[in-house]
Amino acid sequence: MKILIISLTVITAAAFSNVLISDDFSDGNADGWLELSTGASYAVNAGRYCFSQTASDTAYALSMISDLPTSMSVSDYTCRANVIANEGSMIGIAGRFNLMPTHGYGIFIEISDTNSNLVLVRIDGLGQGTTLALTPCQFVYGQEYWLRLEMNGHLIGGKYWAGTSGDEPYGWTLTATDDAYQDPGIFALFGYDSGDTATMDISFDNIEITDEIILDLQSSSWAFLKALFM
Ligand SMILES: [Ca+2]
Ligand SMILES: [Ca+2]
Repeated sequence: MKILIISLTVITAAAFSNVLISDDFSDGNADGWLELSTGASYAVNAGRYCFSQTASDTAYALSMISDLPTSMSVSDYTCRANVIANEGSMIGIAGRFNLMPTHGYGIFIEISDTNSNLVLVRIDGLGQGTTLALTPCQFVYGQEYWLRLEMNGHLIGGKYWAGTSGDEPYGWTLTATDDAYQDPGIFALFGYDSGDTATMDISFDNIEITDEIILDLQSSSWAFLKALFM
């Protein structure tokens, strides 16, 4: 009887989940995306959404989308993207994002030659943020990774994995609680590089945003416990 009840709960949860945004760029365009004019070039190549720029000091790009004309329809949602960086020092995704004034939440890979990090961040301004959680992560240029960012009330969670979308781990890589930004905002893809010659060459694919929230206090605490003991 207990098993039956659990199965019914799962089915019920699945039936009420809605795909809010989905884009695999297989139609060869990025219609519906709003690209921030930074000097970077945005293009869909071979079914991927590519951002590239070479500049003397700073290269960055950001493209935004929402299911309603100016914002997401709900505040609690989960966003997944496939990411590849060929060059650059940062690649990530953001949710509950606003451009004016700039704020929201993001998860990104902070790329370094020696040790790369996965960072869950509260975005507090253009180029300004507060690290909510951070962990070293494996990163190789040119390799595909997946990022997930989920916002459920004041719970913020991030996942990172390699392989296919089906290889997504059940547990969260990083979780945090934060009360600063509760408005739905929009979803964004972004990348960054700096240096004497800043070179960014990154791409995104298989974007999916749904309202199927699985982040709760229990999984959040579990991730915290695992982080302590594993
Ligand atoms: Ca398209
Ligand atoms: Ca694609």
